[in-house]
Amino acid sequence: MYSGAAAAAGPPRRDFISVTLGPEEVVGVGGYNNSKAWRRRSCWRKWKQLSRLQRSVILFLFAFLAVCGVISYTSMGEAWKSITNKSLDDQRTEQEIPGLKLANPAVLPAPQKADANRGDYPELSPQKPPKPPHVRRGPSNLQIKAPRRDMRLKTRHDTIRTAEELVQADKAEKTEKSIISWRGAVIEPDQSTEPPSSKIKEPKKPSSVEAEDQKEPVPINERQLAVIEAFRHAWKGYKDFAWGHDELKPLSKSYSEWFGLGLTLIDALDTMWILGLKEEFEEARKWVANDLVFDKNVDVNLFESTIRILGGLLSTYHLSGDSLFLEKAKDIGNRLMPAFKTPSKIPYSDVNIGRGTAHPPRWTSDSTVAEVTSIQLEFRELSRLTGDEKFQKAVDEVMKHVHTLSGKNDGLVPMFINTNSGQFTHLGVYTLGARADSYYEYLLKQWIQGGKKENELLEDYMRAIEGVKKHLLQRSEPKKLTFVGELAHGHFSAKMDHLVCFLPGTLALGAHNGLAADHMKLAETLIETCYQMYAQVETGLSPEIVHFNLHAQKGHKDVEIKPADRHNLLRPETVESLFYMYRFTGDKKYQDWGWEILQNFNRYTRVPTGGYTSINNVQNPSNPEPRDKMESFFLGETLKYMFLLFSDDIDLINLDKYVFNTEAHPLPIWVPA
Ligand code: DMJ
Repeated sequence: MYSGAAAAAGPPRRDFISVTLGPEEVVGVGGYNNSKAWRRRSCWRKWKQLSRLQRSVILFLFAFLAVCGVISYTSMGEAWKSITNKSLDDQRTEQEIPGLKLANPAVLPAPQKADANRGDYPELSPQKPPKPPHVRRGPSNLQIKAPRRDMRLKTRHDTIRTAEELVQADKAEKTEKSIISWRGAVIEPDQSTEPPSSKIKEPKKPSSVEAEDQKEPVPINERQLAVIEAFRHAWKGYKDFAWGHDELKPLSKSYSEWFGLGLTLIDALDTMWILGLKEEFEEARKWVANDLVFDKNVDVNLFESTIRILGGLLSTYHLSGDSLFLEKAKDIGNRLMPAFKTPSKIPYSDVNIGRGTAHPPRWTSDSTVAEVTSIQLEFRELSRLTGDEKFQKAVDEVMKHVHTLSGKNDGLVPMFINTNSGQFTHLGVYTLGARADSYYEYLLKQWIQGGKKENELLEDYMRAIEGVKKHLLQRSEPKKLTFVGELAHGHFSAKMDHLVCFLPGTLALGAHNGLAADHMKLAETLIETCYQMYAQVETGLSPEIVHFNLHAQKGHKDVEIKPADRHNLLRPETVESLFYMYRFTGDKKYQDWGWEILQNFNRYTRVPTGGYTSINNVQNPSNPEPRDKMESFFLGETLKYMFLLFSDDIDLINLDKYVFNTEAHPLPIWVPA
């Protein structure tokens, strides 16, 4: 229709049609006006002409559309963000995991970094593509988060499967690969070390330890039951008189503190797990959860706290899968790091774990060589589990540095190293005993842990064993026992620490992993010597140090003991080596020797009210002079190795999957690339 105003103004222009109602809007007045102002005015008038109801409806519609618009925009944004993040994560995963793999792929999953890192493995995520914005309901973040919860469950499941697959793949790979035999040089598998399974009875039952790939549980035998009984007796003393403290003093029914960190309890955790002592384990776990606090103004020895506490927590984490132990391991690991802040990066011996300060002993700026080179298995594993390279970097640097140092004698190292200069000090004294021992042990074990790829470690190990053969081996009289003595400025001393008895086990482990045949031969002769260090003594227990007779004298045995050396601290080294020897040879004599030793511990060191004690005099069966102290390694190492020695289950801590740290805490071997 035409407006009346337009009609009055002149003849209607038929070729224009207006849909407006008001006279001013008639086309033709003043010509066609499509200016913004005109349109604004026109809309405004139209709006004013609407009823209140109409206006409310329109306003409501506008508001509704606006809200819809905002929601859709946010959803699209979130969806886009999630896609973008995913691809970034994909990139990061590709960069980070190989980075970690560089040195360290794992047999066991780098497990349960709880939730924190799940996002770093987007390939595991079942996240669905986001729905188109217009069909989304509810807050967008819910739709992003939900799959993460599913993923966690899936990851747990996948974790187990992946471990199984890796083990299978590993087995398959092993049968194909060329390996090196302890019968010599690099050879093919059919010439290799006879697998222990053919010598030791096949397991009939699965162990409680490696549930994933176990067959049937192997029944506990009489001797193992005796170890469990011994452990329970020791634990009773600790629980009654020293709970939560470092060491039990079983005679005075009290305790001693070293670091004030419940050392015995932590050292014993994985032993309880392996022995199947669930109740005791649960009780100890509660203490760790509620009472173990590292935020303490206390100086701890870097090496001792690494091998006992960090090592104990890491292995317990692996065996139990309980992330509490990993959290605690991270905590102590971080607190020990200040030790590496030295001019040379060779760590100080002591760290205050509350203050974050470190220092050398008061009288010197030297550290002990064995100490700075026997913390690597633990810190490397901590890096693998946390994805934080700093732990591994710090300890690898020490090994690389020591590798290049002069002052070695055919691979044998002095006992001290300076934290300022980074050079060996007190040159010219070489021993496989105190202050150097575990340097050699960790060369081999790091090489094994890392998948046998780190050649410098192997090189140093092989050279050192040649050094031992060249400079430190002698035979005693009358029994012609091969022993490892010491060299001081060119002079040979027929002194051998009980600590050296780790060596037969380490040599056997190397041979099992393909090293030279004569290493196994040497292991066999040395373990015989270590056993004689017990058998030739009145109590049947070894002293701390023996001197071997180099010349036959009437009425003299091979082993001489000086008054200052005739104590026994319940040490594990001989039992440790017996365990390796039995695993790799299946020769029952090793079990029998261990059984004798256990009986003698029971005879001379057991305290009726609970616990075992170190003794002062292994030569006096009627009064061995109890010292009133049970070292934490008696539970952490000695009884654990006893239990494993008496077991015929090669899967009870399978030595192709685990490597023991120097405190008998098993850590996983990383999968070879
Ligand atoms: C333990 O703490 C460790 O085995 C270390 O390597 C040597 N000393 C004791 C046991 O004798």
